[in-house]
Amino acid sequence: MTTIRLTAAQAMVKYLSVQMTEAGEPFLAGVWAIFGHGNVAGIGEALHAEREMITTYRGHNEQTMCHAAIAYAKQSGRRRAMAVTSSIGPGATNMVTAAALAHVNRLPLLLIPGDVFANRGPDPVLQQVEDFGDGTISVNDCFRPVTRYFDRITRPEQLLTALPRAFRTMTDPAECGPVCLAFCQDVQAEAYDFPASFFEPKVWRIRRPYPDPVELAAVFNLLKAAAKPVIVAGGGVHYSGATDALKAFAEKHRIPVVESQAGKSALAWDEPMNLGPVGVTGSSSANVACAEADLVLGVGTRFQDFTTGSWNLFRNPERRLVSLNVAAYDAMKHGAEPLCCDAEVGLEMLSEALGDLRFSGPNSALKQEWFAAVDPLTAAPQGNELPTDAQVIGAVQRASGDDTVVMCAAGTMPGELHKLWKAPRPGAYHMEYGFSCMGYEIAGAIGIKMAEPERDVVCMLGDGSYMMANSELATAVMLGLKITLVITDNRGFGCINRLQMATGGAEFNNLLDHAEHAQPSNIDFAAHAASMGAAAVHVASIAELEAALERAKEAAGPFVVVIDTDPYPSTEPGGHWWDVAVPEVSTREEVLEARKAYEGEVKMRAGG
Ligand SMILES: Cc1ncc(C[n+]2csc(CCOP(=O)(O)OP(=O)(O)O)c2C)c(N)n1
Ligand SMILES: [Mg+2]
Repeated sequence: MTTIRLTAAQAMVKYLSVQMTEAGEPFLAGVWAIFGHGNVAGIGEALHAEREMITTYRGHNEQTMCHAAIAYAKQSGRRRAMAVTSSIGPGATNMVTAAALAHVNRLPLLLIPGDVFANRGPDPVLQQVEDFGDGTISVNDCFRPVTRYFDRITRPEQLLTALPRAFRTMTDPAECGPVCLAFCQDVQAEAYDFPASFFEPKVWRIRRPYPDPVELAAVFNLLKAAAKPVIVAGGGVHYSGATDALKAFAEKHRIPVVESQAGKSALAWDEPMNLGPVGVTGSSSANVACAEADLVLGVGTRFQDFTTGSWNLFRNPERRLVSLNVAAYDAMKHGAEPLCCDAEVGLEMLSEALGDLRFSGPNSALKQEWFAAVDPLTAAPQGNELPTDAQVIGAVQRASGDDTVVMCAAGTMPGELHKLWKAPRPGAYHMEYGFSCMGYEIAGAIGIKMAEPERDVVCMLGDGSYMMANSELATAVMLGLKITLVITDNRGFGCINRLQMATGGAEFNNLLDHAEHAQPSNIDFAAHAASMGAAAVHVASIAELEAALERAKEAAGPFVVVIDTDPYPSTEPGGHWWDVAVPEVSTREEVLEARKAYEGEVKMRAGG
């Protein structure tokens, strides 16, 4: 057997660089790295040696480097991914939140934190936590519940099994998620005679599981017996590349489609079959269609509580639930009739079985009513009151084209964008709403731009999300990435303030003016962004915003527009119930009233 003598870190990097997609590209588009003790000497040296084969990117925070990697994978439809390596201790734990984000969103991410010495020579090494009762514990054990595959590399030859398992997990459509290879720092530097065959290029084909014939027949029978079916399109439609199949299926059988946050843009907004966004952040058109439906066919959806209006949305007592999902876990949720398979294959086979069966199609009056209600909200304001987020969305929409990808994760904007953004094509809407993680936005925009350099990426984020994680803006400047940031500054956590009020709470600790302070907070976001090298401007009106967005088109690198917005209004129509538990006992009358309303909704869900 031909062998190559390499350190374990060198072997890992060499292996990473030759794992390929079916399209002939490396599966890993790069490695994000912040070095420290635990990865600089071993992995750092190895990445340098292979820098022609695989690019290393330096970020400013491990969590946000992961966000960039995750957004890259999401925008690539899970066909490609990135790795992130950190030092041991705080560098590693900084990635735990991001691991959870990738886990919730079922997105591939390769995490390679350094780990303590396997030989325990220098115990306790700098940054090592000490478990009094378990010598095998390190901080990296925090990754176990938030990864789909976890391994600790304590001997070089373990890579021979661990690395293929890592790629198997990231390219398995049903189990896809983050992987953690915690790499003991002494082992990284240890040499071993690896078989040369281990470093031959390998293609990772993403399989398309076919449906079980019995399941297919059961779903066929349910659909045949239905009168008013509706399709809930989730993120799995995008991950499967099933947007064309969905459009063909919906059109042929005349079944309306509604879209979750992850599913949005599966069909263009103006497709007749698309009744719009569903759930808590959904439209009246989609939500009414779901409430009336006697069969809900989920395609690639986790049926998360926002999507289902905390399970209050599909309330027709005759309603049957079908879940077409590549993961059996999702296909079996809430008593659904499962159709466990790939979305594209499943839709095509179901269509073939249904033959010419056609339903009555969408009630297009619902859609007209919806747009009649919300279109005026996105128009430029007449007076000089503080703009709303809806008006900001209107301005961004008017300045955008078919190539625009609008993205966001947390705050007021996700709900407003889900309702109001008119996505012209699949992939034009990138929302991280599985974890809805503040701080995903700027780094996420970087990942999207790296995945699709030819697209115009517009990142919409609130002042709160900007303050939580903005440092990768400097990375975007360094990498010359042309992304546009629209920061809506409403002086605090506007959406949570509204949620607090809606649950009867006093306005407290959300808006900056309602937080404990000796000085009122006054942050100059444009100056802050400019200090990192971005072109940045504060605008005083929607008209100025539109002019700035025109200028953004000419920018070479990141362009930041800051606009002050009103923290109180949000788009009401279509809003569906969300289960947020209200206190049973309180001295506040408003809380007691909110509790009464809450109990009513809970009763309704229970069919009472
Ligand atoms: C990491 C993280 N922490 C806390 C939250 C809870 N949360 C959701 S939105 C939000 C406030 C967002 O404020 P901002 O970005 O200014 O948006 P706004 O609602 O004001 O438009 C908070 C605290 C979260 N989603 N993510
Ligand atoms: Mg805010």
